[in-house]
Amino acid sequence: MDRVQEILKKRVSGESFNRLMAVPNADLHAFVADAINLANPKSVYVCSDALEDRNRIREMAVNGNGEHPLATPGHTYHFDGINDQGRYKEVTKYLLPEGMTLGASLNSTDKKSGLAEVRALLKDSMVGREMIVCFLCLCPTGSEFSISCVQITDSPYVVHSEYILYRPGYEQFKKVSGDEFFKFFHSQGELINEVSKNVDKKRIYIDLEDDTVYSVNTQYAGNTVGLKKLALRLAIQKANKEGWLAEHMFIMGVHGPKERVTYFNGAFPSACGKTSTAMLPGQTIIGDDIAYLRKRGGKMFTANVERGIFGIIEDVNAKDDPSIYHAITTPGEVIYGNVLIAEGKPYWTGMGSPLPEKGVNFQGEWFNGKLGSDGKPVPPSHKNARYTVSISALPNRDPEADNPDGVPLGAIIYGGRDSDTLVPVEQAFDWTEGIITKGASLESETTAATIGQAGVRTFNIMSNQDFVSIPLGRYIQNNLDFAKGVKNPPAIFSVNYFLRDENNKYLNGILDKMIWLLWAELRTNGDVDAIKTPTGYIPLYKDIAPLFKTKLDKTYTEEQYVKAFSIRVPNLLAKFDRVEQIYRTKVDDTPAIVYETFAKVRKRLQDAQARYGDVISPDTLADPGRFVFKTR
Ligand code: SPV
Ligand code: MN
Repeated sequence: MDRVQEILKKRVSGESFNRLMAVPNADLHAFVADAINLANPKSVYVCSDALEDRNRIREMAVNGNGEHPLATPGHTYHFDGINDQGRYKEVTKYLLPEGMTLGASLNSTDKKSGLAEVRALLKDSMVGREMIVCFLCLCPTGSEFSISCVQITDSPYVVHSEYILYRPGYEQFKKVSGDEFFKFFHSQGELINEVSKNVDKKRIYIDLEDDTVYSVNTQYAGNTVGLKKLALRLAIQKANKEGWLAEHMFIMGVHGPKERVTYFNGAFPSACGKTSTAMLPGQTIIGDDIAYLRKRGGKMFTANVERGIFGIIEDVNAKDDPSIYHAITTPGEVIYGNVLIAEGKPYWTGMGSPLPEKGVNFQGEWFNGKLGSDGKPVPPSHKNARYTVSISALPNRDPEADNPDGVPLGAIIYGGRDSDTLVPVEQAFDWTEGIITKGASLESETTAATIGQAGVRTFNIMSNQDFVSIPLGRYIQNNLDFAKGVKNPPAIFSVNYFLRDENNKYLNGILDKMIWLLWAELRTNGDVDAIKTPTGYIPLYKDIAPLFKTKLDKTYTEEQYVKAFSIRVPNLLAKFDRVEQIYRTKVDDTPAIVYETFAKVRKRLQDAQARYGDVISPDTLADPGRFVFKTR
């Protein structure tokens, strides 16, 4: 008997052993045996796809293993440690084998020493605890999009979350056991009051060569739920090899006239309105976070990697997010993370009803007026507090949500937090300009979803910066090339929900994003004309004012329109300067077309500036006969 089989036989018993052996995959067996040998758990439990397993894991979690029950049936809550409330970029690194480079903008470390470091931290990390081995699938099973995954963890909360967020994959694993698969090895490390004690020693190390991610001394789902952002990094590598795209994007059906549905992908950095866009009233959702894109028969298709949502809860209320609010406040499976708990009920900032005077949150006892060590009031819930819920609990789930073929992709939108530069919505002239001037030029003011100072303007390529695992130039080229052989590539738009006036007041309301989307849907289908600006096409007032009236019952004045849709030339020029500077200094392999396109756009902006001044009203550009262009 070889060493692997020997370990498994000795340390895995009964049904768990049989389940492992029913997957005739030597790689899998070796991975599990190595993890057992290293982490040294008390016992090993191997999950199948059966409901009993799911219930067992949930029971385990709720019994003091990371979750606690709430009054509403099916609802539980989870707290992460005080210093474990978001993705932690500094300690998330790619392990680079000799000869591999990713460029200056991606965080990496030498594979040999990185592996030694993380393995030392994982050593004996599960002593006295049960190791769970669980099989799941990215995207629907049995499809060209599917990727099989195995998660090893000592956290029932992680597996419980995965059961809500992903499709079960054990049966598929048995069938396709020769295929490549992704491996995730996580341990919470030493615990104190159910939270990871040594968070200063948290590490998330990604072995691209071996499709394996190691994560230790952390519990926050973005660092531990393997199939989420850890898998996205592996998927980008795989997609690069195989000619498809793995993106940080939602998928939604935008509902146009006469029951027409056009499917959109939307890329936004964390906490910039991605989920709330996918949840807009009257529209349907397929997924809110990660999408794979593939080509078939000269068309692009997109599929949801997930089947649940791990969404930001702040400001989710009955008025602004009725679908989510309903799903997370009615009986059913919901995990609340890092909210305030009082008398068995969850509370959070912006929930639309009064908060209790006291309760418990991830920092311990909380009371109204509590001050932190910095002298500032401690908020009841963390800014990155979240809910985990199945998409099937949503009334606005799109009927195609689990279609193994994905859905045909009509358009892509790129959005970020931008107080003073981009107009609310603008269509790029074509795929190439869209990828370069919208996606690859995306910037956003930082938020609480990752650790660090909030409010700083940051470059974030396609909103995927945190997850790209190939040199950035190559990643752009893959995006550009993806349109090859596609007859009518999707339209590409930028959106900006965060434009402010000179008094720092938002120019638009929360639901106005619906109008930008509905206009984009009309544009994608050639229903409306547009005004040509130096950077793309923007709406005519006459096309959006009626949408405001009929959809939101709002009067959108021409004055508001002119203010929001004026082209702010100096700000745009400064933006392209900033972005170009990043490519020139940090991205060695930037394709030449990126610089050529920046030069073209800059020239158009300068010509317009010479002719019309710094801030150009859309009416100036719409001067009849000159700038109104017919649809594509
Ligand atoms: C994000 O931050 O983009 C998320 C949540 O979707 S996390 O799981 O932390 O990545
Ligand atoms: Mn995300």
